[in-house]
Amino acid sequence: MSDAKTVFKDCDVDGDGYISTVELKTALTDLAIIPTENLIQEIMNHYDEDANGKLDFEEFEKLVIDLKTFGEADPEEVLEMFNTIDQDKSGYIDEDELRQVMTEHFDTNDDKTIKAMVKMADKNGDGKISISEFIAIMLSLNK
Ligand SMILES: [Ca+2]
Ligand SMILES: [Ca+2]
Ligand SMILES: [Ca+2]
Repeated sequence: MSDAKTVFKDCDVDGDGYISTVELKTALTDLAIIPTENLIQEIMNHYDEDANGKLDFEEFEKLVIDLKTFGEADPEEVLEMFNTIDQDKSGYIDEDELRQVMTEHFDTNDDKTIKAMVKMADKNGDGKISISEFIAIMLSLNK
């Protein structure tokens, strides 16, 4: 598999050092992902950390690494859900954000349950759920 730097170079058609949304569309097509407007929007919401409307190498690298962990999960569905839950746009789902979802959609705000859920999902032990950890939950729920 080619590394992120090679992919970045290939995708940065105009060579300005950034991946624009137009270049992103081509990149996703190359990765066999259908680049819907909504997906592009959700990707930018999640990965464009400095919100300048384009992806620099570091931001793009995260996307490429995450995309490899998607497996059978639908990137559009996953990102849309993740971004909805990640209300402060930190790129992670923390306990408070999870509590809010559980309260709204599952009618529980039991502290023990929420702590247990984070603990189960949180593989690297930083106390919050990253997108790849989130995908793992979704895939296990779909089984
Ligand atoms: Ca570019
Ligand atoms: Ca950016
Ligand atoms: Ca967050």
